[in-house]
Amino acid sequence: MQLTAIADETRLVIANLAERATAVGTPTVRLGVTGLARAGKTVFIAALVHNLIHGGRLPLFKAYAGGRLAGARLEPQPDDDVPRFDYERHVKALVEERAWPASTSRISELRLTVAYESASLLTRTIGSGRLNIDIVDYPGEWLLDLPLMAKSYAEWSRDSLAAAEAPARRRSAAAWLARLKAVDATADEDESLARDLAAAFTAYLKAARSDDEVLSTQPPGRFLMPGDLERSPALTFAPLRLADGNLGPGGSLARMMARRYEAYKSAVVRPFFRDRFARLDRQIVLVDALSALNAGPAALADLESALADILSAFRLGRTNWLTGLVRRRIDRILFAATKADHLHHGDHDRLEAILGRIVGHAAGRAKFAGADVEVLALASVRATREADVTHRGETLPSIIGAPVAGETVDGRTFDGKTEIAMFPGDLPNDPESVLQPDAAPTEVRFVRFRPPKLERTAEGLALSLPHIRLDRALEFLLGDCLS
Ligand SMILES: Nc1nc2c(ncn2[C@@H]2O[C@H](COP(=O)(O)OP(=O)(O)OP(=O)(O)O)[C@@H](O)[C@H]2O)c(=O)[nH]1
Ligand SMILES: [Mg+2]
Repeated sequence: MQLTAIADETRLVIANLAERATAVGTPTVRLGVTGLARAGKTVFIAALVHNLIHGGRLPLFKAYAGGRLAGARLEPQPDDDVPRFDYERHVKALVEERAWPASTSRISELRLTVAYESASLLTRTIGSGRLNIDIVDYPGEWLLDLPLMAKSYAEWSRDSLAAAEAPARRRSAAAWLARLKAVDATADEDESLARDLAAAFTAYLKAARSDDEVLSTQPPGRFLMPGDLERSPALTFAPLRLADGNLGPGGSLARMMARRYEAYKSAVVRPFFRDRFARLDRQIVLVDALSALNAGPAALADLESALADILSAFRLGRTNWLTGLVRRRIDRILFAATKADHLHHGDHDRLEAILGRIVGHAAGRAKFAGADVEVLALASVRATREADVTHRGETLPSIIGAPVAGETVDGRTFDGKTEIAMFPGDLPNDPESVLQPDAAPTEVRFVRFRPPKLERTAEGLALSLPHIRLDRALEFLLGDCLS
């Protein structure tokens, strides 16, 4: 452990030095974009880049609104071993097809280089500046693996079983737990049994997550979001019921599982944290709080606990080698509730307050000393407009949009072409009230809308994608780098 720690530290120092060296003249800021599945990562990055390249409306992004950004363009990314974020394809979907981009489920990266003029007279005389913004999109599920680094296979088995037996997960875990009953952990190792058990365990983790009631998220993160490792032996292991943590004699099933668990940690988890996560300077964590609100208090409680696990990756001041690595850089973290265009603007602050409450609870267990933290409600791509609709003499603040094909509202199924106006409902004023275990699901109606039709200029050029508060997010994440 000690030796690897030193080796990791050295590698990171070298990586940082190399980055600084190549960055002479062009400073680089690495922005991590994460969140659980479907939180809105791909849409956020596509919208951010599109707005900067195509001149979007970003009044709160000061460098840009002040006319100091001379241009933004895509450049080759620095890391050859990470897939490129497929910007062109995602934008084509959003702008031309008016369809949401496909799910991505792995890490990707994009370099955006901006030319700007400094706001201060002193630096301006030196000439205009350039900044590389390296955007890294990675599944939030992968952050759930950090606690595994400190756990032995026996401890992880024990914790996973306890989690599976909790009332909220008992139903999704039933088949796996039943399968496990017949297994003797100390018997001879058996590849096909190991595969069976890994498959049953993975099925449980996936079921627990897609359950309507709870959006439960348990490690290992790659079992939920395998990236390139789908079906690889590194993922062919599962917890076993061990008597007093006993792995049995050499050649036992439990010892085989333990070996693979350790291999997963050293070959998958550690490199991710060392080579990707530890090099981030800024981080945005996207949260689909609206879906959880819609599903009710159990889902919110689970979101909160998943966030707490994710946040522990940002925890500072602990003296294990890994947080020693992680501590070095991230100095701004933004938590953003996505898809705020599903609400009338009168409710955006309430959504922010609810996310603030969830993060606050979670953060109680993870301190961010040394990093600035902000909470925001945003829509990377605004799919709706607002209007007041009068219904039986009452004026309702409503939203207008085209539900995606197949979406059903009040028994009517839509074809993707028709627009509707609907009153989405209101969030409660008191964020605490939605977190009470006995709270009813909020009365917010959640309809999936198609991306908007873009306005065109007189010359027929499509304007950039509309958004809500994307500029505030940009100002917090990058504003100081362009001052
Ligand atoms: N109305 C609206 N819907 C959004 C917005 N952002 C995301 N969505 C919806 O959320 C879905 C998921 O967004 P993605 O950006 O693909 O989410 P992701 O986090 O990249 O998801 P994975 O790649 O599956 O991990 C989209 O298909 C949209 O339906 C937004 O700003 N407004
Ligand atoms: Mg994605």
